[in-house]
Amino acid sequence: MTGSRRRPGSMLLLLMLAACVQAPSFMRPASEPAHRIAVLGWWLIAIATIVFVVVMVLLLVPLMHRRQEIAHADVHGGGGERMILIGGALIPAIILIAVFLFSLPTLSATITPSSRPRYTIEVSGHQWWWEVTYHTADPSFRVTTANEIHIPVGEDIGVRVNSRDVAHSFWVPELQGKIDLIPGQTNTFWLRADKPGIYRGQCAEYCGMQHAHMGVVVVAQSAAQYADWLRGQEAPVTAPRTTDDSLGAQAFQRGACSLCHTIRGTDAHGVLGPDLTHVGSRLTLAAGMIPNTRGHLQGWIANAQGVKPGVAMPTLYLDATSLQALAAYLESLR
Ligand code: HEC
Ligand SMILES: [Cu+2]
Repeated sequence: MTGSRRRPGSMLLLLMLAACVQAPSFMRPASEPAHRIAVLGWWLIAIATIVFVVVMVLLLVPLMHRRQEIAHADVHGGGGERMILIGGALIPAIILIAVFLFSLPTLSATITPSSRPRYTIEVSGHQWWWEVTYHTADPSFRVTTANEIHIPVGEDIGVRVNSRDVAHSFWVPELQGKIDLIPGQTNTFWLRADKPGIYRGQCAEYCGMQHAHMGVVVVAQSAAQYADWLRGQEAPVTAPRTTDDSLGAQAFQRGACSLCHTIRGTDAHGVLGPDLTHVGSRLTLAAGMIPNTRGHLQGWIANAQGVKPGVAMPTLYLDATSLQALAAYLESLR
């Protein structure tokens, strides 16, 4: 039974994830900066609606009442040119400048946190996944994970972002605005969640074939749960407990897997793909694309190219025993 190996806590997280499957939206803000962005968003929608209605009325009313006159109107006479200048250039310019000035306070309020963040995490963009690094009390030791960011609720968290390949954009609409991940440059911003929950995010800058499958989840939990999680991630892997697990561990080291993936505490030090030290504890695989279950994990290892075409992980031809053992081993890495 694979189910019995899952701790009830992670089952609950999976259920919460299922409940959150509805698309993330800026209209359901769960933090102070997201709330400001939502208010601004509604204002912009209202202004755009008014402009649209006014333009439509100005278009339709004369069309209905003065069909004849319009057909013969001379735009150069009767102030037509002035109308075009005022209605087509001046008024739009005034509205656009006003909207720009109106959104500046939101920009400055969302760009800097209200308090100096105690924690700062690092997020690097890869085609097509997110590398997430946590600093620990020991400055020489960092915890690296992928596609899942845990934060304590009600606290401003500093985030430093960069990219290892092309430009990406990190966007979790319910928590914050977008931030660009640019190769060779570090941008900083911050995250905050005022309600516990699982918030979905998405790469918001076209970055290649699987851009749409570059998702991320932010898990906002109580300070105690967060500390627990981080302690779990800091721990090195435990030695394989079952024969299946040790077969899997051998297959991982022997095969190409260890060239691209790191499992801290083993000889696998690859950095091309996500760190798999605690991959069994994650909610999803392949950047939010598939749930982290035994079946999906096997499907991914057997044919990553079939699941996410173009991905940097090759389809390696494995016999059924190695495949099952690999999946069992990776699932045991919690
Ligand atoms: C050439 C490099 C490469 C090799 C070899 C490779 N992988 Fe990967 N792997 C990747 C990359 C890159 C990703 C991230 C793909 C994505 O999500 O876009 C990945 C993702 C994964 C994931 C999902 C991790 C997560 O958190 O989403 C698992 C599990 C995995 N690989 C297992 C394996 C196993 C097992 C092997 C050996 C049979 C293997 N990989 C071989 C590059 C590689
Ligand atoms: Cu991207």
